[in-house]
Amino acid sequence: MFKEAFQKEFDKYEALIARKNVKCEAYNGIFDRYKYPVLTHQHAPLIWRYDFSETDNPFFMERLGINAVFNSGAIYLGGRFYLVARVEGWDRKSFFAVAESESGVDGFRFWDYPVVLPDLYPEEANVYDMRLTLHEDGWIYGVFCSESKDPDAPPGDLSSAIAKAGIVRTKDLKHWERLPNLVTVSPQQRNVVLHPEFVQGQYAFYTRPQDGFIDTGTGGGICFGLCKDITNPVIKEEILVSPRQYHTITEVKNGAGAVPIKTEKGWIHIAHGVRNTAAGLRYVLYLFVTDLKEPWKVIAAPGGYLIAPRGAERVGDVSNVTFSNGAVALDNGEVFIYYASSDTRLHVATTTIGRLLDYAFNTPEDPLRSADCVRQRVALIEKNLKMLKDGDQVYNKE
Ligand code: M1P
Repeated sequence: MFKEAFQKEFDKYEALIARKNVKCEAYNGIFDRYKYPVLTHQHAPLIWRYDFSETDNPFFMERLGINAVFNSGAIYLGGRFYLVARVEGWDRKSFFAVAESESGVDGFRFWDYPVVLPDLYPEEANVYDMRLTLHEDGWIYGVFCSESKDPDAPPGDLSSAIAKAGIVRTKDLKHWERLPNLVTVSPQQRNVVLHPEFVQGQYAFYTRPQDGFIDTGTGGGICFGLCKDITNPVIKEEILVSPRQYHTITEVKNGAGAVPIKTEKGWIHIAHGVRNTAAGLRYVLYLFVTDLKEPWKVIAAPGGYLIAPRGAERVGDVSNVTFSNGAVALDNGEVFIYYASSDTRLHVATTTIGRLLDYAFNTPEDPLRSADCVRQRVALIEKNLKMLKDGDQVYNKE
């Protein structure tokens, strides 16, 4: 019984890791989706979950189960893709673990041990959503959410919490040095991303000021701030980069996602926007581009979402969510966007820098009103009908 169960689970696990991914048929010209998620709770190694001793575990039970594997930082090193995933146990606590693949779309296998973060803050109850920045100072930084119970919560309130930006750095994804949490004017921070280059000789962060743990309150959106010393990280001023706006995909909140990708035309940002619905919050991904020298200035802001939950992605522990905190851009222009669906599993979407820039600079901005959206669409229809009528070819003229 023990041996059979062990062998069966072992074979299932190896088959899962060996499974090849396939591009989905659905087309939008911007990116490709894939049939299978790249990481799920089933990708958690058996040695993390089962006690392999038949004496201690005669029923071959999962002793420390894994609930979900989702929001992952991403980096490409030495020809391989590495994800630092948010792994959530059955006990609701998250931790980080490195998964590695050759292709970037399948074959992700976790390393034996999860990331053991230096435990600097006794009040820290949970950690999640690490962004990995290969900084020009030579370090790989991980910026993540460090969550603790609100010490000022009234008796009986067991939900109020405080979110701060934790910072670690490494050279090999194995040995991690923890730095003090980021200090900003805002009482809480989540979705903080370190820019890969110095700006005005300082470390530059995208922040997301928020008054409460869930509600951003007076926080106007994704901001930008400079910090002189990353070993004593303090941001004294945050300026608005990508605001949240009424009746758009960012009405309730937004947040920086993947580390910005440098291109000849500007920095590509993949962020998330949140709006409310009768069925709860809906999280989608959107894209904008900032100036190369002044990366707080938005120079392209295509309207609407880039990636929204589709089909099975729409359902999970927190349904109707797509969230990204990692992407990889290769030297040949290929881009791998790692996005999680419904706080449950991780997917990949592939595209190219060329396509993303075309999307960024040639997709109309959100005109903010239905009447103007109709005008925008009518203009496109008129252009297309004219081309069809004139027999002007719709295909490439060459
Ligand atoms: O549950 C959806 C997401 O909620 C949070 O994002 P935000 O701070 O923008 O609301 C994060 O906790 C994220 O992990 C989660 O996926």
